[in-house]
Amino acid sequence: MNADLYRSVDYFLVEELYSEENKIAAEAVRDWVNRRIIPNIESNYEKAVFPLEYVKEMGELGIFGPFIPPEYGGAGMDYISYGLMMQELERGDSGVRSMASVQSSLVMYPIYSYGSEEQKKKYLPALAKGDIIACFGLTEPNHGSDPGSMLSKITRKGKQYILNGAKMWITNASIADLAVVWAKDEKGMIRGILLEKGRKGFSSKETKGKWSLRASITGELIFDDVLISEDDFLPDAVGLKAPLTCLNSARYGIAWGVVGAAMDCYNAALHYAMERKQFGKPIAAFQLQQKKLSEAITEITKAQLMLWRLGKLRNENKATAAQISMTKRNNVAMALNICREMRQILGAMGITNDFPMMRHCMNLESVITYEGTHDIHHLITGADITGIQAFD
Ligand code: TGC
Ligand code: FAD
Repeated sequence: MNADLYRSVDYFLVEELYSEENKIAAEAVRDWVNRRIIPNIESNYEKAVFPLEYVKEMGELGIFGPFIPPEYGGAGMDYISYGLMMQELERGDSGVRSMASVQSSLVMYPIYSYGSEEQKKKYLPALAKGDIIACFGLTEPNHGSDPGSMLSKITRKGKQYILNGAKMWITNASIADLAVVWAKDEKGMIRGILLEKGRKGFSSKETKGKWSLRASITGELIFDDVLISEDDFLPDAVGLKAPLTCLNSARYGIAWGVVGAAMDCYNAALHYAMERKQFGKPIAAFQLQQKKLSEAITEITKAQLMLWRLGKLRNENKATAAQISMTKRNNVAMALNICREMRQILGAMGITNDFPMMRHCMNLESVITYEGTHDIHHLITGADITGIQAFD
């Protein structure tokens, strides 16, 4: 759909709550998405391509690690700016937002939080500029929802260590220059490791045949007797809590991002409904179609208000993991439902790539699975409100 037809959805004037900096950050990304993503996404999606030239452009816009302080190359922005940037990106495509989520929340965040000063200086400015691309390897072929049972292991060899294992479903895997990898040491303690591409025994393989997130690269990471040194460890990343804390940052960004996909579908359906005539009048005049549009804008508005509060809490360092989890779950399910309903408003036209609904729907099937499945997020809320863990 023509990017000029897009209007952001703001029924409750939430934009009035945003700071000037928030609005400038969102507008810059919106403009870039209109110019670079929207005109090319359907073709890139069909070809399953993520154009690498986007990475430097995204770096120039400050999309990577906007919450990282300027001394390490970040923009030093607040979490509402970060959320709005993710929302604008995901209006374009969830895969492009995924690339940015991983670089910012799953790589820059752990290096900033758990890395040595040397690691921060070496990697953060390069990641912020988009000079290098990175990935985050937690999930394994046999351990997805239960990362604590991972098998990747580090064994001591003199003054060095050997890493063996494999990671699966890793965003950016085969295009990454750097990987943040999680593995267990000989005491069974989870450790975070920084691995540059090209290390002997470290390889990756792209996963083909995805019907979802086609404009995002996904793959495996394979570690076959990879020699690592003490300097490769993130010194303060010890225990399962370390990677799970990174997930909070990424889940937060996703909670904002998916609202962009929902807005894009709502907007496209509203336009279509006003123009398409059946039985002598626009289909927007039929009560059943109005109900679908009314429900969509209501749910988007509720999500925006939830995000505003969550953003404020995150800025004050008071957002809990369970609050972020609830917002991720609610907003992804809401967005997926809206994409499906809005597609129906278009009838047969809704299944074509002249409109964004099918692509957003297919993408959101991944988003409802990664960063904790919808079910797992229900269990996180359940554990938080009852004090009883249902996982074990
Ligand atoms: P459990 O015993 O509950 O927790 C172990 C320790 O971690 C603490 N913790 C957290 N800390 C910070 N943030 C969180 N969200 C945390 N959740 C738990 C917890 O307090 C405990 O601390 P301590 O001090 O007692 O040691 O662990 P469990 O093994 O029972 O598992 C809990 C569970 C299921 C909630 C967790 O493992 C989980 O969230 N599973 C889902 C896995 C997941 O989300 N994987 C995501 C992989 S990355 C990805 O998908 C990237 S997609 C990127 C893209 O393309 O955008
Ligand atoms: P499983 O854990 O096998 O779950 C299968 C089903 O069982 C789900 O419905 C789940 O809800 C349910 N289930 C599991 N446990 C329970 C329980 N206790 N109670 C009730 N139901 C349960 N991972 C990374 O580390 N880095 C990445 O960059 C990354 N990118 C990804 C990109 C894409 C496109 C996708 C699809 C995934 C990505 N992932 C990544 C992996 C993702 O985080 C996992 O797919 C996700 O955590 C779920 O794990 P699983 O697929 O192994 O499903």
